[in-house]
Amino acid sequence: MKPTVHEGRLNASGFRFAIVASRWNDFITTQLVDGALTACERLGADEKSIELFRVPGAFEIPLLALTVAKTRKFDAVICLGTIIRGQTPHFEYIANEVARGIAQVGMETGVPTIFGIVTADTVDQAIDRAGVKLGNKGYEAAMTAVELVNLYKEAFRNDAG
Ligand code: INI
Repeated sequence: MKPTVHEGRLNASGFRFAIVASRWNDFITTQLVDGALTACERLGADEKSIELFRVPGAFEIPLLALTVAKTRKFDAVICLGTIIRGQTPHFEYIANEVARGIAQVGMETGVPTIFGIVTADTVDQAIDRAGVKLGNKGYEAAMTAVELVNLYKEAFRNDAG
């Protein structure tokens, strides 16, 4: 038996992307933004079709992402930030709300909204996920965005809504 398989291609040509990135732990988040831009470029996105929105901390990302998604100007929203555990429960409050908020943006608007947030116990762990030992979460987030945009276009092209 061979089912019809729907799987997004990795082609960013003609699509518009918004990147929403926070400034906290900027030396790491900048690497995530660079990784995302590299992925978009390698997959054929036009530089003019990408807009970068900066917010102070990761906690501010969901509302900005929601506002951006509601404009319907973008095919996907890529959220990038770095949250590092301190000695208080602050980390849990921020990380949980950011994850929940970003998921809610996608569910509420139907615009693919990607979770490219590094959550780490230490600075070293975060650095490893921003292009050192364990890949680059920004690059991966952009790849995910491109694949999803293609998947939705291809699989639901003729559907209303
Ligand atoms: N924001 C981050 O993006 N990363 C962090 O590690 C962080 N820590 O550790 O506190 C952080 N805090 C700021 C927060 O995101 C908000 O900007 C602030 O609470 C104002 O709403």
